[in-house]
Amino acid sequence: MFLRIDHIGIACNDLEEKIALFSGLFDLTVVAREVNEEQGVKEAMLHIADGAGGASYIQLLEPLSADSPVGKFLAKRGEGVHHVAFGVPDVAGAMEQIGAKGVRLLDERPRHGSMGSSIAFLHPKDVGGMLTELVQSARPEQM
Ligand code: CMX
Ligand code: CO
Repeated sequence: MFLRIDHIGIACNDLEEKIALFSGLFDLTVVAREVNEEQGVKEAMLHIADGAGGASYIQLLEPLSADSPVGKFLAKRGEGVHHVAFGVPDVAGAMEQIGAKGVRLLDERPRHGSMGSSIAFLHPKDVGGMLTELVQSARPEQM
């Protein structure tokens, strides 16, 4: 079902500060910056590696407002790992397959994600406490 880990999402209070930290510590390069109003975030993607199933990234996320998902998370838990995103060949198909197992889908249909991808979230309470994102990359995936 999964091609790879596409990215790990990290909740940050200050995006620029954490870009400097992660790129400095691990020698990573920022390959995309975006504001995603629908998700309530300002974000940066730091490229880690290209694998057989596609590339993987660290996604740094700063909330646009306190009542957004990342804003609420920061208030409750502070900075740190917010979600894990798996690359899938077909996000709508994966939602259907996983939803049929009783996992609550947080999106009725795929939404716009980083770098032109299509994404959907699964409820953390149904995935062992891990907020899970499904990502269909804009580029054709290798299988
Ligand atoms: N990881 C694990 N558990 C989480 C969580 C997270 N990131 N966020 C919330 N939870 C837990 C909370 O701790 C809480 O548990 P308790 O009831 O035991 O305290 C429960 O889920 C409900 O959380 P809440 O604080 O009441 O928040 P909401 O229910 O309003 O929202 C969630 C939680 C997951 C439904 C919401 O954050 C969401 O819809 N997320 C998906 C969208 C998103 O995160 N977008 C930003 C990233 C965009 C991107 O990656 O591109
Ligand atoms: Co993400």
